[in-house]
Amino acid sequence: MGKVKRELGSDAIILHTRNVKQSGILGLFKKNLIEVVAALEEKNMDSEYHSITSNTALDKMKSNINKDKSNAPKNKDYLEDEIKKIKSMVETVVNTLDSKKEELPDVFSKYFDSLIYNGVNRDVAFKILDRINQQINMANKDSIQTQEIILYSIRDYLGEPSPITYDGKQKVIFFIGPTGVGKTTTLAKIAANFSINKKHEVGLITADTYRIAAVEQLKVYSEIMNIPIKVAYEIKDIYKSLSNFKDKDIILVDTAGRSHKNEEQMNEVKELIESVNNKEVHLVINTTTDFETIKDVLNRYSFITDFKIIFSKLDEALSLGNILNTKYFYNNQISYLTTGQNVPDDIEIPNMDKLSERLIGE
Ligand SMILES: Nc1nc2c(ncn2[C@@H]2O[C@H](COP(=O)(O)OP(=O)(O)O)[C@@H](O)[C@H]2O)c(=O)[nH]1
Ligand SMILES: [Mg+2]
Repeated sequence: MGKVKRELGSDAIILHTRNVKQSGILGLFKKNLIEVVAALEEKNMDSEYHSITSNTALDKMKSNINKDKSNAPKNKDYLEDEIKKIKSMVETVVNTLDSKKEELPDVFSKYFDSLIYNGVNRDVAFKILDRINQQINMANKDSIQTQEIILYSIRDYLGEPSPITYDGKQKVIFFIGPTGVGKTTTLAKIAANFSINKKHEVGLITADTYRIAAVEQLKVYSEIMNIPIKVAYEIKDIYKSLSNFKDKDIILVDTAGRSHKNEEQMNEVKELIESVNNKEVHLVINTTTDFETIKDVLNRYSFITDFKIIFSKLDEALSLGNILNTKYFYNNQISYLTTGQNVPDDIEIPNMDKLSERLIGE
């Protein structure tokens, strides 16, 4: 700590330490070294780092947490969020009061309830069932046929899964999305899958250089999986990395995922993506997020003409309705679902039949 403070001043924080073994002659002069990664808080950085003022890393964390709890910033973003919450509450109340369900045939009633129970937006549930009712005479259908017809319809709205494929031509894959949704972890899972299981040549680039810890996180995975990694601090580093990776099959690019509300960062992501050809963009969305926030995220990324969606943290989600809600309103293809923190196992290509069944399950 003393050495860190001498070099970086008293505001420095330690991000990471590890023991490094140094080899000596016959192990006689072996010395144990400690590698310390420290950083200095930049003024006017994101609020995530703002409350770091006290002396020890632990105190800093504590003050961060307390600050979050006690005096949340009453700024524009905060008010916007509050308004959104109120709006969503009002919508829920209005939806509960209206009698849409009664407009549907009786045989649909239990499916309507199941869809709502599974987190499907009332409007979406009604429209899907109403659509079926308009198309098909339900009067002479038994319960098995009814269920089948509803499953066909939901299955159709979910569409075909669209995982990353390698067709002999180099592809650059960007992972975008808000902070903490699982971009880096998901990228590592996919990298392992392509490199270890499918024996493709994979290269990693991280453009998330706002936090030293973020770069370190991907470096650790790259070391374990023995996949090369480049760090891109600015656009020209991307060109350098791409030329370095000219023989790779798949190049996975991690992007900075701080607030999607920060326009400057959104522009950086835009510039980065637009500077590359042969690309695919995958937006990672935390499935546990409320649908109003998901809509907000999707609207803010709408400058990207074509992106696929990875739904993360299904293991933590109480319901899967948001997947159908998102598909219904935005129609982006779904590429993967992630189901836990384990790299590389906790990732799946969505099975739309199973998903449909779960959406009408009780
Ligand atoms: N439960 C659960 N946690 C996950 C999943 N994917 C990622 N995480 C965790 O979410 C946290 C943030 O992940 P990270 O990849 O760093 O998010 P990023 O900021 O978007 O890059 C980490 O603790 C991950 O282990 C998932 O599918 N399920
Ligand atoms: Mg990350």
